Amino acid sequence: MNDIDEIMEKYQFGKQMLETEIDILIKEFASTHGYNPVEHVKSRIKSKKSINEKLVRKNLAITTVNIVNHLVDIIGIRIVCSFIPDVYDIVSTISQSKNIIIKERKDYIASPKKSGYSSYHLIVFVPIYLKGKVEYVPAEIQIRTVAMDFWASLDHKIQYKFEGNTIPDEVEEELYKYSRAINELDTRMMNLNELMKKYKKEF
Ligand code: 0O2
Repeated sequence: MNDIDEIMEKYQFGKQMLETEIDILIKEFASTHGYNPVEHVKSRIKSKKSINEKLVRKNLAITTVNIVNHLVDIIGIRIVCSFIPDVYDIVSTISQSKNIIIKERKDYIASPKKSGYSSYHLIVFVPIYLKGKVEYVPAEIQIRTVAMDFWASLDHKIQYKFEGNTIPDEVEEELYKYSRAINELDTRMMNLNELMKKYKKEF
């Protein structure tokens, strides 16, 4: 096995560890609160093509050392929730896990990106057990609402369509407007959900 295959195998183990831990945390949350805040979970290992493109974007040579030292999102896991408070509940649940070490938090919900992108990101380390030794591999966890996920997926498709070319201003402006509309919708849905809790109690 060459260097890169060995590294990718470690990321594969890390992804499995993280998937299992996240699955357990969500099930525990659901059984404690009688409510599952998660709509769906998706995970992936970054493709070799995307890894190379990201290194080039960061002005780094395509080497295994640079992959290990500079890329923290080879393992990616996305947790899509129903409402904004669910996102923070899941962040708090993950923060309490002894098997996930949080290195960095980026709250793009409180402070969306210039593009309009909203999501909560955690850069974490997960342990993998190899030949009697423990090693830690990095991963990126993105936690967002269904509405934020819808916007991000449309934005991603548009970026792919323009592939490295500048996205026209009018397209960017429209997208930004939609991100604000989605944020308003998320807030309204959250308020409606709070209202429903009051009615649930009365029945
Ligand atoms: P892919 O192919 O989705 O994995 P980094 O570039 O990761 O070293 P940065 O920019 O601080 O550092 O990371 P950030 O902002 O946390 O973004 C990392 C990931 O978030 C991206 O990974 C995207 O998945 C997602 N993301 C960030 N901004 C946007 C956006 O404007 N639109 C959409 N659709 N997704 C976004 P990659 O590797 O860029 O892409």
